[in-house]
Amino acid sequence: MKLIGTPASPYTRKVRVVLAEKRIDCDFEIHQPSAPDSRVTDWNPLGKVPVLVVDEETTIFDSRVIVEYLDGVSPVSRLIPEPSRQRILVRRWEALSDGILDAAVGIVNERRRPAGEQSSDWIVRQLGKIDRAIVEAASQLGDRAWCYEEGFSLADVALGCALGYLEFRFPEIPWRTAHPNLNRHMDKLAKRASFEASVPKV
Ligand SMILES: N[C@@H](CCC(=O)N[C@@H](CS)C(=O)NCC(=O)O)C(=O)O
Repeated sequence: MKLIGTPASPYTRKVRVVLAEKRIDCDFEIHQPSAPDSRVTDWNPLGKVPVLVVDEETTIFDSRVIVEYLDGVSPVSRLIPEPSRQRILVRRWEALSDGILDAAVGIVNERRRPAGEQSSDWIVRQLGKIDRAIVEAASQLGDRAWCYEEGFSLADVALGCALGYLEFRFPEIPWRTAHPNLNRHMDKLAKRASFEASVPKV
């Protein structure tokens, strides 16, 4: 089994953290989706990473589907609860966190376009999504030790990857000072071996 992705991709990081937490062996192959000769479309017609190549016939995408697959592959360290309501609440955290990423990755891509083609209005709208989602995450976390109930789950993985990406690409967004509970939570997550081994880099 191999994971196709990039060291900067936060969605790829989510999968890498899940693989490490669940102690699943998997090769990591770096492929840039934007490279002119990119092979990513060999595995995913959408041309996006991450992709999990399970065998010659089976590739899995996107990150949400991959993490669900991996959680079912091994009983070690279950990250998504079984019962429907609990599962939905964990996945809501993932949707919120991935929503931060969709806006943030979109802004990074927009800023790479020629200056005259960028839309500042669109960027401002995306920044608004990020701001509101951070406020929601801080409010939902409150003073609890974990995002969902009493233990580490996919909710923490997803939030940690979203906040880690903001730190990487948007150091000017002051979420750590504005929300001390997110600051504390991120510091705790960053100490886990799974997060340490996947810190985003260019
Ligand atoms: N919803 C997807 C998002 C994946 C995504 O947008 N990945 C980016 C890299 S961070 C990508 O491959 N972009 C290339 C493209 O959109 O063409 C997931 O969760 O896997």
